[in-house]
Amino acid sequence: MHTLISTEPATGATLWTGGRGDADAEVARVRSAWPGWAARPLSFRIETLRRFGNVVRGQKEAFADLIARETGKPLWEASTEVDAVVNKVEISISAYSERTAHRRLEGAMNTRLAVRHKPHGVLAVLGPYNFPAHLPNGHIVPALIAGNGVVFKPSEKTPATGEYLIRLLHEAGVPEDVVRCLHGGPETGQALAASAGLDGLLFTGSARAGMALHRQFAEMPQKILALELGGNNPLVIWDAPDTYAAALIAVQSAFLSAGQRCTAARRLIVRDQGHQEVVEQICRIAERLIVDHPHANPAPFMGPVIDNQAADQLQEAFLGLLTKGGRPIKHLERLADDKPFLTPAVIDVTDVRDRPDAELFGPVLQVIRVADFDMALAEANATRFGLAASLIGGSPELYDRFWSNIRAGVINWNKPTNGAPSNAPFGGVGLSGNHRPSAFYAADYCAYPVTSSEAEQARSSIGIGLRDPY
Ligand code: UN1
Repeated sequence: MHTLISTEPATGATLWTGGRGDADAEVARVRSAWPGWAARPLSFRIETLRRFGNVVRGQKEAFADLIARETGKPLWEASTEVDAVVNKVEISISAYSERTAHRRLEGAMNTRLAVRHKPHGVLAVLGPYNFPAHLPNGHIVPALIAGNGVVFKPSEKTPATGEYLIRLLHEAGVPEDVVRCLHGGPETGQALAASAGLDGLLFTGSARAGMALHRQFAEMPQKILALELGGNNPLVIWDAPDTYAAALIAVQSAFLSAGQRCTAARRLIVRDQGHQEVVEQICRIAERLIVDHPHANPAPFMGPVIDNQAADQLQEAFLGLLTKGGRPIKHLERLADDKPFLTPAVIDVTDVRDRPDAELFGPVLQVIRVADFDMALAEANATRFGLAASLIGGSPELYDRFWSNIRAGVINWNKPTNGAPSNAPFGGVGLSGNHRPSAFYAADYCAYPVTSSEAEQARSSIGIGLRDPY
């Protein structure tokens, strides 16, 4: 009997069925296989991963189609996700090579100092459903280049995409036992995290799940835990000369991927005086966004959220804001009772009592009005998260103040909060996690540096304090 079912959010059709995997068994398989992979020259592993990039490129259409069906994101967006998978391969190769370039330093007494890198061994990767290929790929590829073996558990909401990704790695020549796909829900994730044969875990997902993993790993300080979690990201619009352009950036920040991005803007911070114009523009643009099936023609801006449960929770959270004093500017509407299609929503939460510092993972933009820029900075930082933040408008001096004072890992000027480039470090502070799963930082969690002091002949520094030299 199949215990896992993946349904297409847009249609409710069954896309994939399968059984839960056995975490310990998969870890054991990878444990026996990874030393062989690590013993291959780096150039061999790089060549294999490069081939993987080409295999993905060759199957772009089928892969994008599957991602669109399984996540509900528009086909054009799924297609950009496949491009991101391909790009990440080259980025990871050059980043790893640069980061771990054999360094020679001058040691004492003519000793040569060398810094070399070793893989950890078996790493688990837990992936999210919003970028079910790109984000786990960002952990898996650097881990494999470094010589680790990987057990990948995709989100139980996107098992088909996860399985496909791993199949393409095998097709490219990564041995079957070096990278495995493990299916299952949170219990399977917990079992994987607890598996004795694991050397570390790389996670992208919610802060709640990240905290649970952190608790689990508290007893295992010898294992690495890399977390890329959510955000409660601020977008500040301040003295923007072009209101329409500013509104477009706000719409893109808040509603792209139906707001299901860790980098989506959740809070719009505006100057109280004269804020109406930009907020009205945002609503006018949001009104015109096409919300539809991922394959619909004309192409939609956004599809449904991931499932009915997520849509119910978002509607509840929106109602919660209303009962606490939020003023709806554009309502969160459900287009069909039995499907998770939601319309983009804008709500003024300036007067909300005990505003929750939570990640509303959907198309809801909360407006906060403030009197001056100091208050804007204070509001922007009034969160335990710290992933992405943008300032739209202002001057170079104002952006300098913004950049210096904001606590976030990704800070932008006149750019949306989302769409962070993969060739730069990406990640957050505070509840947003401790990892930078992109560019050269990705290598940091996949390989550890070893300092090696080398001398041609045995040498010791014991010269003082020896009683009888003999
Ligand atoms: C986003 O901007 O919404 O490669 C996600 C990465 C980043 C992800 C960005 N480019 O990890």
